[in-house]
Amino acid sequence: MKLIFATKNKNKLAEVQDLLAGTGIEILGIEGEFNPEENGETFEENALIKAREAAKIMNMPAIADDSGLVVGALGGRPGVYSSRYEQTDEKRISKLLDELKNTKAEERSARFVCSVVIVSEKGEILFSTTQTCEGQIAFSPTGYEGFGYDPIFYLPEKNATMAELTMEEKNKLSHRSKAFKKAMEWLLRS
Ligand code: ITT
Repeated sequence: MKLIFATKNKNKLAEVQDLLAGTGIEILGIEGEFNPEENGETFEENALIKAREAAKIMNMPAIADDSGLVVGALGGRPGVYSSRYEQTDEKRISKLLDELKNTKAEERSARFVCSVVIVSEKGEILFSTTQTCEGQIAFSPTGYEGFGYDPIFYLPEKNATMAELTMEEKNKLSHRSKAFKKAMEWLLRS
């Protein structure tokens, strides 16, 4: 079973390939020009835009995720704008910490959200799910694993940030792993 994974984010591809290893489901990275306009209002809409664009280019069924960080004290921002919030991971993290500099520990709750959509080669929606991972925004970055906002996403039950977890540990609890596991169950059933 082969699917195109509609992403330019190599970290996402690595996480998902690790997650699906041994299942018989093969996720291929997208080749060549891939610049979908992510102008949806929800994670699900953006995942669908990416999946449809990839299916069209490659003429194959495609899977896409759209994900981001939803911060309670910021009314849900950066949300669907998580990757456009700033230019680099470093700048995104320092801007977010700056926005929260007067926010107390008990008001720093946040969640990672991930929508996964699978489309046929014609772009019809076959499967869709949205999953979350709850945590808090730390006061400073810690850890070097993962990507994006992982160094400031603190998981109380692990007493660690997401960037202090190995990929295997992250894949047991992350928003993306939960969503891809649901997709995998669906793929294996159909
Ligand atoms: P594609 O659109 O090509 O898949 P992207 O990185 O732009 O790659 P998104 O549009 O889904 O992906 O944006 C998600 C952003 O949210 C991402 O760039 C990170 O900044 C953040 N993010 C998502 N999942 C994350 C995770 O597991 N850990 C840390 N940050 C994450």
